[in-house]
Amino acid sequence: MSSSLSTTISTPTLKYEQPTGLFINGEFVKGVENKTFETVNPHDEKPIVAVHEATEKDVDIAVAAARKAFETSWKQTTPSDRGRLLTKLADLLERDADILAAIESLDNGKSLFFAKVDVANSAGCIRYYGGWADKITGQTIDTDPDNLTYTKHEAIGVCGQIIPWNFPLMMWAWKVGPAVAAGNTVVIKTAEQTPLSALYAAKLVQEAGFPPGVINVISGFGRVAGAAISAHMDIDKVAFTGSTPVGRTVLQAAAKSNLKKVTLELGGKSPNIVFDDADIDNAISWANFGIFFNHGQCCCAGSRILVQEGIHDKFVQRFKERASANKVGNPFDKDTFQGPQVSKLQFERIMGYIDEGKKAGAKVLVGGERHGEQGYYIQPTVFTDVTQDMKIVQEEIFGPVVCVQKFKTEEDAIKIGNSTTYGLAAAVHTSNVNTAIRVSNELRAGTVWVNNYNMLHYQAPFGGYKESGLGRELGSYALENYTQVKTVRIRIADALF
Ligand code: TXE
Repeated sequence: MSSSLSTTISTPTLKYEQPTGLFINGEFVKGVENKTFETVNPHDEKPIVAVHEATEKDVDIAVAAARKAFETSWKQTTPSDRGRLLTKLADLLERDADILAAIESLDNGKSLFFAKVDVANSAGCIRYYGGWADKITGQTIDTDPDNLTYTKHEAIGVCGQIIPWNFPLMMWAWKVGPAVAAGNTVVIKTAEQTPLSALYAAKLVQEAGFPPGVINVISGFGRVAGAAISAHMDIDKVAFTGSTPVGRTVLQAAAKSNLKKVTLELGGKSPNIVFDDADIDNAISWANFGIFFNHGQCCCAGSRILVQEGIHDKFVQRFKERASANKVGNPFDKDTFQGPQVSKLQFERIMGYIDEGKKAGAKVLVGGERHGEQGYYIQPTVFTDVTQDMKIVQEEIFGPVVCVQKFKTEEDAIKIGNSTTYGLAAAVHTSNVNTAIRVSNELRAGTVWVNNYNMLHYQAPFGGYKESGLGRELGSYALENYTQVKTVRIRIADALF
């Protein structure tokens, strides 16, 4: 079946009905300007389907719907009913997990195995925040006998949310879950490269029975719909995940418009530090997963591996074998570990960095070329013999490209680890608990993993130091981004003056 607002799509594993409209005020609609754009399958470089594009006028309509819901239906919904709706949504995400995973593999290129993990984590995240909805409380503060003082944690209002393409459904869940649990309404813009899973999830929002206007999902481009969200006078808060330069733009637009509250989750160049006393098999596995998971398209990717001199040569030799053995191929093939990069633009950016590294004199230990002839595939690439000033060491590549560097002492590891403008994540591999704790304390990063990598959990906060961002997502900390504190002081004694 095909209409202008939905199309039947066949994936290698199943057929399903894909909504293609903008989801505004509880319904799928066309954009005011009736524009569409195509989303492309990164495996074969062919268009999958055209979706409706939101322009500024659609953002205005979605914000008006979100405002109305915030002031009426959603305000009157009890916290436990908000929790129940989120739990129902989590159930539906789980019910349709196979469809959602197939959409992610098709639209983003991630392997079906990891797409299933993403869907499970997305449902888990929504369920987790459903649990929080009726547990958001303030304090009573004993100031003196003449006053009753208490605080309320109130919803902020209409939240604009702008998400990237690397974890399309999970980023949707990270943003929608805490916002809605705390009583806000949202207008969320997906990345232009990967609009499909969030539109499918919007259909589940409808089925779960959320009042119209509470969750609005729009597809569109950053410079148009994204910019309209950042500068909107009736959006109270904006949450952004994406590149550091665009994060700055969002912050500027918020400052120039209505000083909406801003949280930013930006890039990284995270160090993965391996000490001489580490379990080398374990460290190699996590170093491999740290960079090549999701094809290197993780803001927290362990893109700089720092290895202590005593095991450096052995590590490099074994890491070469491990990286070369990663299976690159069609995301729908069994055993595929690494699929294509998300888009032609990202493919070209990454190949540009690889060329840059070669020209700067770094040694290619593994990979360094395109994989195959069709699709945005890149060989897992490992550089050695790098220097600190090289672009491939300083800048986020966001692809399957890693630099291995040698260090001597713990102090060196900390110094090199902290020597970029980013501070999102880091890891320490050692069998000495004192080293683990000392080094974790010194690393300027929002998350430090010890003897593992990339193991995020929706119950634990995530976010960046330095230019990696502002604020924390996930866990109870995320609720702080979506509530504001009101102090009420009631005089319970006679008049003072
Ligand atoms: O990001 P953009 P791109 C990094 C990574 C990658 C680079 C570029 O290094 O190579 O960014 O990726 C919306 N106003 N990360 O170009 O442009 C856009 O539509 C408002 C790290 O895809 O930042 C999309 O929804 N919004 C990262 C979102 O911003 C704008 C994840 C991200 O796009 C906008 C992705 C504007 N002017 C990329 N311009 C992470 N932290 O996980 C774009 N957007």
